[in-house]
Amino acid sequence: MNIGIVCYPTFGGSGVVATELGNALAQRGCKVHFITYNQPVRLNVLDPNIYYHEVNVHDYPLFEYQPYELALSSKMVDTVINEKLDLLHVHYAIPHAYAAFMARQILKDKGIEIPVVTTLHGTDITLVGKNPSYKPAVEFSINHSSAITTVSESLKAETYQYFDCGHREIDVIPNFIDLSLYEGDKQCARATLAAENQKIITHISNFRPVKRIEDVIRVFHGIWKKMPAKLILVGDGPERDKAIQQARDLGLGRDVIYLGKTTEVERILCMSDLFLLLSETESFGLAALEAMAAKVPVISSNAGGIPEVNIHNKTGFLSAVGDTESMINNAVELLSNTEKHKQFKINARLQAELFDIEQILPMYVAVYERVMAK
Ligand code: GMT
Repeated sequence: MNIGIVCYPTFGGSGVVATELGNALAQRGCKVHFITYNQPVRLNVLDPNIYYHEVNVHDYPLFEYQPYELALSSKMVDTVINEKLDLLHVHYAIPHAYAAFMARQILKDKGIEIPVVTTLHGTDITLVGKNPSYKPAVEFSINHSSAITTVSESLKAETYQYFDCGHREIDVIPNFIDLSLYEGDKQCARATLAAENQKIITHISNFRPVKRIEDVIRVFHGIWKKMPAKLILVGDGPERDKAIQQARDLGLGRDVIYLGKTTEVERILCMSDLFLLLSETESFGLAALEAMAAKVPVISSNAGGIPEVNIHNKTGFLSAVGDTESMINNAVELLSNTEKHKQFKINARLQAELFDIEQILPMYVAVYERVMAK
């Protein structure tokens, strides 16, 4: 198969899923062409079967907003023709599904039929997509994709709730994990991050308001008052400075470490005792799955698709969004009970194994085969 993948090349979950899906397909013999404005962070660009096509937006002073969708559609047309692609798989509806629709129309004019698979990831539906500024275009491009997939049952339900697309079948294909990354010697040198008696609590995200970073600091503060602990913050985004200031104001000092954007996620997780994901909305929670693959129990909110990943009282605990008291109590209880914590670590890993890439990849391949056969 010769597949074009369109995604955001950043640290966001949809870009990570798209890149790792492409890497995995290439390892299994497909030719995978990434069409993005930058090289995706997790792309193994030197690997066989991986190709990168950069979208260049031509800057012109007349425009207050440069027309990225036009450049993207044109690059898709160009790549489909020159590389003889069999299919386009776009991740995150805005604006990728819309640009793909246009590319498809242009190609049709040239006598080329190409199926488009759209994977919805979360905020493209639950937050940004349903905004009146975008909704008609998002609804239209979802309805005109050859196949639609969502990363959780919850996101599928929300797609039907917010958009008029009830006549369309949606395939739920959960996010996946490459378990081999979480095996073997990761040099879990806890001493580099914390004192021997300190519990290590981790939060990884893009620090957007939906992640409720204020709650992350508040919950950590509650734990820290009860036991020696350190909070490791990984990622970057608009709420970062506020979070660092909040930690200072609470007197947490050096017990909150900010590591920024890093590709050493597996090493950090392998030192962690607990992971926090307290989001307002979350279609799946890939970061929680990565933590669980590294045997780290999760304290989370019960937003969106998180309950499909983190199982209450088994792999961690879930509380209502914003209920920081309950989150603190659950965290303290788990960290104070060595036997329970040990069992939750085992449970977390077993749960993560259900999302093994080997199980999930064939689900995407089946969708590709289905749309190509039409
Ligand atoms: O908001 C983010 O965390 C980034 C966003 C994205 O699309 O880049 O993540 C969404 O997609 C991830 C991969 O499918 C999911 O695991 C996240 O739950 C989802 N985020 C939200 O729904 C807030």
